[in-house]
This record gives sequence, C-alpha cells and structure tokens, in this order.
Amino acid sequence: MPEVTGNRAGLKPSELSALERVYRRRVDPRDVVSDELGSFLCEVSRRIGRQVGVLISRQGAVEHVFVGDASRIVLPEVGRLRAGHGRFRGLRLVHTHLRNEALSRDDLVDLALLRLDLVAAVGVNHEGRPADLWVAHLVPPQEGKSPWVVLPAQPFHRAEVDFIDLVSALEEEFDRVVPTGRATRAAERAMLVVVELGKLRGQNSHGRSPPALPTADHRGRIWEPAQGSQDNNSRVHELRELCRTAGIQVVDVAVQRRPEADPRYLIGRGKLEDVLVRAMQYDAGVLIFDPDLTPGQAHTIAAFTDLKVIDRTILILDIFAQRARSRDAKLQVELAQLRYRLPRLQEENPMMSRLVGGIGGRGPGETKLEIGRRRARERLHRLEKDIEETRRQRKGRRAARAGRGLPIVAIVGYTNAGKSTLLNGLTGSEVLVEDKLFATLDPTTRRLRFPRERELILADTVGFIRDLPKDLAQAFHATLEELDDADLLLHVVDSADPDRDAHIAAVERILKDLDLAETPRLLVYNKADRLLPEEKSILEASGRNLAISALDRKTILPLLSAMEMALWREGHTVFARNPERLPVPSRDDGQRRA
Ligand SMILES: Nc1nc2c(ncn2[C@@H]2O[C@H](COP(=O)(O)OP(=O)(O)OP(=O)(O)O)[C@@H](O)[C@H]2O)c(=O)[nH]1
Ligand SMILES: [Mg+2]
Repeated sequence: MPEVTGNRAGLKPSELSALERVYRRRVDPRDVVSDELGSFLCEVSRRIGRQVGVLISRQGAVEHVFVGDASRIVLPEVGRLRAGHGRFRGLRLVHTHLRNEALSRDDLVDLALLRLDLVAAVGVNHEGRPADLWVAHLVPPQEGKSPWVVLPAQPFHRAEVDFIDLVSALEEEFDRVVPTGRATRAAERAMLVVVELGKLRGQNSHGRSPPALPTADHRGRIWEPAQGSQDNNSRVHELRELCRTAGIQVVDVAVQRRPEADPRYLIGRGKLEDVLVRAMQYDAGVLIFDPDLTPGQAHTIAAFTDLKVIDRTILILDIFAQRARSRDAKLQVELAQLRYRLPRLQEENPMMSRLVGGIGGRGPGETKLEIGRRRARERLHRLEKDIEETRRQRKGRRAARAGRGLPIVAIVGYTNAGKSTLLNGLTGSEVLVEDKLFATLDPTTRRLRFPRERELILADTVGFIRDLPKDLAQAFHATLEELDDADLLLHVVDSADPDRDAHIAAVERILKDLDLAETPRLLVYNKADRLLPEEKSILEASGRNLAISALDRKTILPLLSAMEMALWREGHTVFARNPERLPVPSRDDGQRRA
C-alpha cells in the first residue's frame, strides 16, 4: 500500500489507516471528485484539523494522498520534469479547505508549475461535510492575461463540471495556440530573464540623463530623448542574438528593473514564480538570466524548478565551446568553463546536474562537464599547464615572425562587426564569415603586400562583447597576447548597429584592460552600405573616420592608404611597439634603419 505523505506528525494510527484506505477508492473519470470521496476527505480533514489532498489520474485512480496543515498543503514530489508529450500532467489536485475558502495563490502556482489537469478545493462546512467546490484550470498563453481561469464556486453536491469534456476542450485549445508538433524541443526553447539593476528610468548607462529633445552634441551625434527601456532593449537584443547563435529559440522575455538584486533569486520570488508559470505556458525548457547569477542564486533558482537554469556567461561559453576548432581554442574554452563552474560545483547542485549535455552543458570536443570538484580542480591545473606550453610555442612563432621584421596590424572589434570579412577583403582570403556572434575563435594571420614591396601581417582576432566574462577574457588572454605585438589596430565597428557607440566604448574598455590603450589605431566604420547617405556623411565629416564596406573592395582603398600612412609615414616605417625591430627594406628609401 502506498504511503500517505506530508504533515503526518501526531496523527493517530487509526487516522492514518483511514487515510491509507483512500488509495483504494476510484472516481468516475467524468467527475472532478466523487461525492463519496469528497465527503470522506472533508470528514477526515475536520477530524484532524488539517487539509487533506489527493492527486487523481485521468482514469480516476487515486495516485497520491497527502496531508497539510490548517491552511496550506504541500504537494508530494511528483517529478516536475515535463512528461514526454501532452500538455498536462494527467493528474488533478483535489484537496480540502477547512474554512471553505477560495483557492489560494499557492494552489494556482502549483496548478501552473506542475501543469495539473486542474486544481479543486472542497470547502468543509462546520459539520465536517462538503460546502462548495472551487475549481481552476490553465488557459493558453495570452498577452496580459492570467494563465489560469478560476471558475465560480458551486455548491459541492450540485457542482456541474464534466471533467473529461473540460480537459479535452482545453487540450484542443492549447494545441491550437501553441502547437505541440513544432520543430524545436523544449530543451531548445528558452525564456529570457533580463534584470536591470540600480538604474532609474530615463537614465542612460552612464547615469546621465540625455536631453529631452533630439539634439546634436559637440561631436555631431544625435541624442534621442530618453527612451527608458532603451538600454534594456539593447541588452535583450544582444541576448537574443547570442541565443540565435547558440541555436536556441527565444519564446518569451521577462524584463525587470529593481534597485538591487534579490540575494536569493536575483529577481524577487513572486516574479520568479511568474516567470516559471510563463515558461510553462510557452513550453520553454531553459531559463537564461542576464546579468549572471551568483553561485548561490543559481543554486536556489535551480532547486525551485526543473527547467534548465543558465546565465549569459554560460551561454557565451557554450557558444565558444561549439565553435572552438583548434586545440588552443578548445583548451582555452574548457579552462574558462571550468573556472566558471568550479564555484558552482557543490555537492548535488541541481543546476549543475541538469546542465549535463544540451544547451549550457556542451564542452569543446569530447569533454564531459559532469565531473566532481576534485576532478575539476585536477583538470584545471592540467589545462593551465597545457595552455602555458602552447603560449610558449606561440611566443616562439611570434619571435620568428618579428625577426622577419614585418609590421603587424591586428583587426579588433565587437563581435559580428565584420572583422573577418575585412581580412578577406583586404587579403583575398576566405576566412569563415558568418552572421552570427563569435564566428572567429582562432586568430588567423595573413600577409598583405603593398606596392613598393611594403608588406605587413594582418591578424584577425576573436570578437569582443560587452561584459566579456572574466574567465573567458583570462582564458583568451594567451590568444590576445598577439595583440601586444601589433603596430596598429584596426578597430572595426558595425556602423549600422543602433548600439554602435556602446560597442565602441566596450571595445575601448577591453583594449584598455589588455594594456593596449596606447597602440595606434584606426577607427573603421564598416557596413557603411547599410547607412543612410546622411548618416554616412556625418560619420565622415570629422575627416579622420573611415566609412567602408568590407564587402566592397573599392571602398577599402582609402583604408589601405590610411594603413600605409600610419605605418610608413613619409616613407619611413613607424613601428609603434617594437621600434627595435628590423625595418622592411623598401626600394625608395634604399637604406636600412635600426
Ligand atoms: N552589409 C554588410 N555586411 C557586412 C559587411 N561586413 C561584414 N558583413 C556581414 O556581417 C556579418 C559578420 O561578419 P564577420 O566578418 O563574420 O564578422 P566578425 O567581426 O569577424 O565576427 P566574429 O568573428 O563573430 O566576431 C556577416 O554576415 C558579413 O557578411 C559590410 O560591409 N556590409
Ligand atoms: Mg570573425
């Protein structure tokens, strides 16, 4: 005989065995609950002064019997993991309410999160008999509408709810609104949770309020009136792009502003419940948070739900893991993943155990991520050693290259700005170009020959992103060290991106962190073909900006001259970082300089 669970403490053996016998009862599938069962539950509830609940299957069998206290009941663990198919769990909750009170918020949240067929409360009257029947069921998602419908209370013995009719009508309706036969699995369907902390409405990211009317500032930039959620929009947009790159379908976005993060859940608990309910409605299998979760938040949220819980950094790491091709890149990504995960690897961390495989849990190559703390630490040390080794090798290669005395020009910039396209355009190469974030992980270098036997080395680099995850920045430091040797940086900007200025600022910040603030650079406004002519002329007005289209070779010519000018000013090589390096022999000056 299955057990009665919940708040059993202090119940008499006779009361317990009466409750156990409930498992033998059957209910007509058409009834929400039979008269007999309803009456019995009320009677016992009254006697023990606690709520009593049952979960009933579609066939009318009692699957669980459990006990609460006078005003609440906690459902047994029925496994919140979504069943393979079908929208509802095939179980309904029927429980008693000792003061004949209406369904509580807890009841409704349980209904939604467990995807119950419906939830019903049988009110107990002062004689211990059924008073009213309170019923609620889920409805398909509709913007601005609550996810459930609470039916008006009906006197228990005259209640008219045909359970089978109701549930089949609901299933049909859900299928119409959110078809189950869609291409993506729940595991690839995500709900985004974006939280903006500590900012007041109308302030931009620097805490300054832009003027109320569109005005041009001293640099000719147009300030739009404050949009309020402008900053959020760009964050949501970027998170969506990351999802697209990772192959995740975004089904819904929740945005919350709050003065500070909730220490336990990042967003408040009530908001988290709302998010989970919506995720259920849209059949999402993944929650993605931005900003990143602390290890503690990740743990508590994951314990709250069976959805996969990840954050922006895990998502970026996941993309990197998918894209890493060379041994170097794979080592670096794995190191970054381990560094991020180690503090989150607690004993039985539900977040981690659920991360194994699939989105957020993909490692580069064959690596498994489900390792324990000790193994993780060992692996980390091993990786650090290996990376140090490859770093030495690279250093050797770089020294050899430097020995050849060619100036080095590195293409840097925000991800998807068109860096690889520009490398291809300049050198006629065919480096992978994609309209996705982080297409390039492995730096490519090419030689570029100018007339007059001038030659340089052009290096493509990994794209930057706002709030570049620290672990990732560290792991890629080795690759980015190549930038240390650069004589000139081409900072490529997607000029048609509405977040252009924020991207420029993010790149500048990262360059500064990498100690490259002093390296000469050319700001290259790419994708000018996507600009309106007047926008283009505003950009070019300063005279120093280059507006090009990397796809169109003839627009690149001025950039070539600018590079030549910067490196061989007046026919002399100007080596920014390594003035001691051997110069390029060139016919017109004939002499060698030291
Ligand atoms: N319209 C237009 N599209 C461009 C231009 N340059 C690049 N693109 C497109 O922008 C997308 C990204 O180009 P990539 O060269 O891969 O960009 P990237 O900066 O190397 O990106 P990551 O390596 O991912 O950081 C591709 O779809 C390109 O075709 C341009 O001048 N005009
Ligand atoms: Mg690239």
